[in-house]
Amino acid sequence: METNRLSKTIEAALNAQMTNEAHNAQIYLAYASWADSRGYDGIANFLFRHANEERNHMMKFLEYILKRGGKVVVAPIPGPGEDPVSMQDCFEKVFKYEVENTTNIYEIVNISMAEKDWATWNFLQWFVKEQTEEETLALGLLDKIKIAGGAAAKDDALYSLNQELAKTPDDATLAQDVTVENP
Ligand code: OFO
Repeated sequence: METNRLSKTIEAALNAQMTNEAHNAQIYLAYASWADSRGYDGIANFLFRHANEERNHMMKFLEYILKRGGKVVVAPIPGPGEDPVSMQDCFEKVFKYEVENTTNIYEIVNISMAEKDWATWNFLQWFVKEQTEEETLALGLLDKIKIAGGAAAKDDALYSLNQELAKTPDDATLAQDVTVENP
């Protein structure tokens, strides 16, 4: 008896998205390390926490595939690419990757609609909302960097942003509080 409730196409798309989320986590990890090595510990901690959020997203996809009787394929994660060249470049890249991820999510929404797989469609609505929030967050940070002087932002302006981001709450656990039991 067939117990897999996902079509082959949806199963492949969800597995690919699992890897996309893991890829985004790698990008945030790399950028956080880059920011920390330049002394921006608040910005780094914000990016570390966000890396953790992306990993949680990866787990949401993995758990959903299993819940629907599908087969999880854990694939190699592509590298994060080059380090940013400035704080503006860092947040421009963050915004670009978030928009790309939104496009990827929309594509699976389209497939689920075409297949009338309403369970998957419903599951994806959480991600549609999440991506809107993440794009807004990234855009807001980019605006702040532009106001601070863009690529030529002075240290004191970046220092204020660094202090602000050290305190910005989000859904993820603080990097220093992460454990295996509480990712
Ligand atoms: Fe997974 O939320 Fe951003 O990309």
